Amino acid sequence: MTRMTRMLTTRPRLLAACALLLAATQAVQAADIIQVNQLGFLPGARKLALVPATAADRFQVKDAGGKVVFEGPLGKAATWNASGQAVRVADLSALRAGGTYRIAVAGLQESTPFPIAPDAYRLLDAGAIRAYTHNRAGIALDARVAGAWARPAGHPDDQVRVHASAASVTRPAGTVIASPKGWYDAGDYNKYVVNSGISTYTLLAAYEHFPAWFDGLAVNLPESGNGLPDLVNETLWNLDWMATMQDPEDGGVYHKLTNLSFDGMVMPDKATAPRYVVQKTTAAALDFAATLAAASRVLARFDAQAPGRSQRWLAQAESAWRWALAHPAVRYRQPADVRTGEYGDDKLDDEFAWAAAELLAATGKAAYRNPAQASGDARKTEPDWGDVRALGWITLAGQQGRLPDEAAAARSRIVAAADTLLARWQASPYRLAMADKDFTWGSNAVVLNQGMMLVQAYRITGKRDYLDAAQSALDYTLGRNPLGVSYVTGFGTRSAMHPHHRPSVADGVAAPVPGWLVGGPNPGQQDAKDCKAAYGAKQPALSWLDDACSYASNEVAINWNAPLVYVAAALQVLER
Ligand code: G3I
Ligand code: 9MR
Repeated sequence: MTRMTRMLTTRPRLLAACALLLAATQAVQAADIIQVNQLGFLPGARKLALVPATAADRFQVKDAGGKVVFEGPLGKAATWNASGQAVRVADLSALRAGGTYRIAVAGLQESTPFPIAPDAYRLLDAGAIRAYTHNRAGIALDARVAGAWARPAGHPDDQVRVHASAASVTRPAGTVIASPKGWYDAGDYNKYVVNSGISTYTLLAAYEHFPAWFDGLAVNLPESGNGLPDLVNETLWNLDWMATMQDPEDGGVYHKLTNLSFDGMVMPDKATAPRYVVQKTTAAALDFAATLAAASRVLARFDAQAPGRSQRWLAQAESAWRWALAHPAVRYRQPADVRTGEYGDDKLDDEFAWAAAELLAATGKAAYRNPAQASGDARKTEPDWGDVRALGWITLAGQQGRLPDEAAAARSRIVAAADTLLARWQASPYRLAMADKDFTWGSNAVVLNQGMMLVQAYRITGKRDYLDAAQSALDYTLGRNPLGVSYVTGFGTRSAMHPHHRPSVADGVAAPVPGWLVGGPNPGQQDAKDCKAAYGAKQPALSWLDDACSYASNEVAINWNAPLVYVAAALQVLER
């Protein structure tokens, strides 16, 4: 008897099943609950919660014993366009004492409990890094490292074929090369240079900006204890792979290492389809150049433990840059027999600017000055895989000593972008910098990349509002959202349970692999045709489906977790 038929054999069970279904449906409606960051706050943080607009005008905060320790007025009711929900802000920032609390408002259920603690995001940050370990290609993970999610090795990638689209004189189609290690991109098992670039860079920036925090953050990796910080160990796993994606003959970089079609929903070791490197592209060459140049600079201090890498990476980065100059407009075009992710990006001026910025910071060479400064069409206030311009600003902003003019220009660009975000944050009933159009595939990472930009502006100016707005970004992803859910698997009282992530589906463990930020609400609903379950709502901030079918709203991805690692660390370090 299947689980479903067992459930349907008796009438009471049927009613129970209906109630469950109803509850599941309600779970994706705007929740009539008090919304708060389920992982809580550091003592000095701006602490905002959201309360559905009701007749009540005040809120209370109760400690673990139920004693009221704080109370205050609710803000004015306002409706957020992205959810259609009227809410009021509860500001409990003045409560600083450590403890576990709940928020209470007359007529509503009390909030889930949340802590105020000096290390509120330590485990989250470690967990968000360990998520990458779970997605490593070519390594078995034992229970000591992976707990219940231990698994055999998959995808050794020691014999990868050169696809016809990538053929060259020295490497004709079918040539076998080795391209091991690296992270699986997301819920799928393929490896894409464009997306690896922004992901790896963001983790390198996190290390560069907050080294003491990461030096002290134990993540529990296979390499832990080898003298390198765990974040660096994890990042090296992917850098070692990236470095193999360059054709040493001409400096060109393959766009991706992939199956011809997506694997089934199976464990890594059961996914054994042949793998190919596909087409050299300008975007891959430039993102590769930027990332390896950044790695060469940021990780130079570990040369004793990782001998020769820093110098080799820089040479590889410069050779990829030269290839890109000679091939400035080779866009990715999916070959007819390849059906996996594209990361196709037709707009390349931002990739040129980012690569030049990193090469300038790494070498100081005059040749990189002009391209690094090219302002181009700055469409976005925050970076994403297709628009990497702001990553170059972040690097140049830190080069005041060596490159004062470039640093000053980058700083003013960052502050201008952050001011746009800040104005939206201030005007938003949800205290979130998101515009309606930002609710796209991977919207949760848009939120956190905005948080990362706000943190940059705070590091530059010291103006408190930027940090408060960054806090709001983290709060949103951890429960202060209209669905009242923590979008990080394994973290929070009510978190995403069914990510589109092959190991989480196939491993037989009820709980998903922990530490992953899921993509989040996406009114595009591009997966509706592949999902039996229906989305509960169409509004931008409600369009989320906690079902493994939902690759457009509930997948995980290495580029989405990176700003989570960054922002959690930033708030731990800067929130004093
Ligand atoms: O840029 C336009 C924007 O101008 C427009 O307003 C908006 C309206 O929908 O669409 C925007 O484009 C979207 C783009 O993402 C923006 O990032 C596309 O509709 C959307 O289809 C596209 O989704 C990408 C998706 O692959 C499908 O190609 C995601 O960004 C990207 O993160 C995702 O990446 C996949 C890999 O291919 C395979 N591995 C898993 C990974 C995560 O899902
Ligand atoms: O599993 C795939 C996921 O990683 C991608 O982000 C997504 C979009 O490219 O595609 C998923 O694969 C689906 C495919 O596109 C359509 N058939 C169902 C697949 C999911 O099992």
